[in-house]
Amino acid sequence: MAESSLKKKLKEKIEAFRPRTTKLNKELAEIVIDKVTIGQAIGGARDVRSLVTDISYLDPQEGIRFRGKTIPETFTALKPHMVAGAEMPTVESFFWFLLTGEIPTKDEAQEVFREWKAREQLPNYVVDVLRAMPRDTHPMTMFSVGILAMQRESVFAKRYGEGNLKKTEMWDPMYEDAMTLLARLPPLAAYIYRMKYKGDTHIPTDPKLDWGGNFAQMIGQVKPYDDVARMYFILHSDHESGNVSAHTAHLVASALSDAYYAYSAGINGLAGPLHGLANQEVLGWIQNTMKKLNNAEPTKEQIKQFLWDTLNAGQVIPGYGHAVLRKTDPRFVAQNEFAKKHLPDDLTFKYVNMIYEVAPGVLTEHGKTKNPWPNVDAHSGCIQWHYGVREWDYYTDLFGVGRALGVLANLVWDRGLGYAIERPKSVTTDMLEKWAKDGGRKMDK
Ligand code: CMX
Repeated sequence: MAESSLKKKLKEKIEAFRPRTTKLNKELAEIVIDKVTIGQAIGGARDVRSLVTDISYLDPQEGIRFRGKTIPETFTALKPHMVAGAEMPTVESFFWFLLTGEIPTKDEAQEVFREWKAREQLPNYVVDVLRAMPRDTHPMTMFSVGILAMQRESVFAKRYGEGNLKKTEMWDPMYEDAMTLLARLPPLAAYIYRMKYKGDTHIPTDPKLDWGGNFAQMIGQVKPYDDVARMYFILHSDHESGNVSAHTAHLVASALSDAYYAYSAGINGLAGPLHGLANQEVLGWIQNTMKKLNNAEPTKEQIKQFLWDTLNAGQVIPGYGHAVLRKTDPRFVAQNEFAKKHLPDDLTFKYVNMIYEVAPGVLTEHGKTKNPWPNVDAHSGCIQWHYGVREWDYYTDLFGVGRALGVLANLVWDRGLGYAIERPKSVTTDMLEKWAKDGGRKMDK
């Protein structure tokens, strides 16, 4: 395949950027940027600044910025990249932006479209592997296995195995793997959906449709679900590097494992209920509540009671709280605006809004969480449910399709800038107790 404009652009960008990283890593490496407390060592490294990415940044008060742009700014900048009749930009244009930091021209975005189309064919052996699994296997397990099964095709692993791949060239085969994997994720996720929930009937890909629109039609959805898919994939793409899915993939790839190994591992992390699986939990929780109320519109008092019942049972309120955010997640807001426009009378949406009115107060009174506000997962299931994607154990697969955009862009840059194998240092509990007694660790020990 001839070198694409995206790859050429990326090469320029990586080569121009690399001296900055090299200087920081060689000449300025001793500059202290953080200290670590006992609470951070035991408590999941919260707020420890030890990862670097330029693709997105999460401000606790403001929420995510992709390449310096807020979500509304991103959507506005990519407005020229909407297909006819759509109100969301194409994922192709967004991926160009994520990878390069530049808004693509129409031709450039079109090239990404063509490149993904050329690579999208799901190999038959992946289908065989999926079909060999018991049908009640969780769709996230299927998704992870499907990705891992394709590892045999890794260009990175092959080139590395040839023994002459220079460190500065590693981003190139990582890019090749990232592009192939991205092209195949919508067909893979759609195959799982149709096999598990739609009587094993399948809809072929449409060569004319963009990544998001094609996914929508492959699972059997019609307009405006194509925009739901585009919005959903873009909103879930990246949330800087420290979240479990992105960090897992970064960690695995830091051992020079390829994109297939790394993203399959990232998906396994996304499948946890404190991370991506929360979107399935939210819908389950709302549906249970609706059932108890015989599908009537809830009062604030009723919602308050259900929230307290959940907390008193020792469970978390799914979709609320965040390790970094301290305000309502702008990804929640973006979905809320879409829902206000397209499904204002939907009962599940009314529950989502009522919970949003009541839960922050209840969680504040409960007094544990540092952030009583909703995260992305508090909203996403409700829109899926409205459009008939009601198999809520599938929702995290949708998250996983979108998350790949950010994770894989990061893996390409990780190799481009030669980031090291990740290997933080452990200490023992005895050491922590001793340092606590001493009033802190003496830095020479
Ligand atoms: N409901 C009840 N309790 C909560 C809570 C919630 N939504 N969020 C946090 N807490 C509790 C924690 O369990 C913790 O309790 P303990 O001290 O007993 O362990 C305490 O409040 C402090 O936690 P925190 O510092 O505010 O939050 P963390 O950084 O430890 O955890 C998160 C962040 C997201 C795991 C947590 O808020 C949570 O479990 N939320 C519900 C699950 C969820 O929505 N996850 C999706 C997050 C977004 C995503 O990754 O997809």
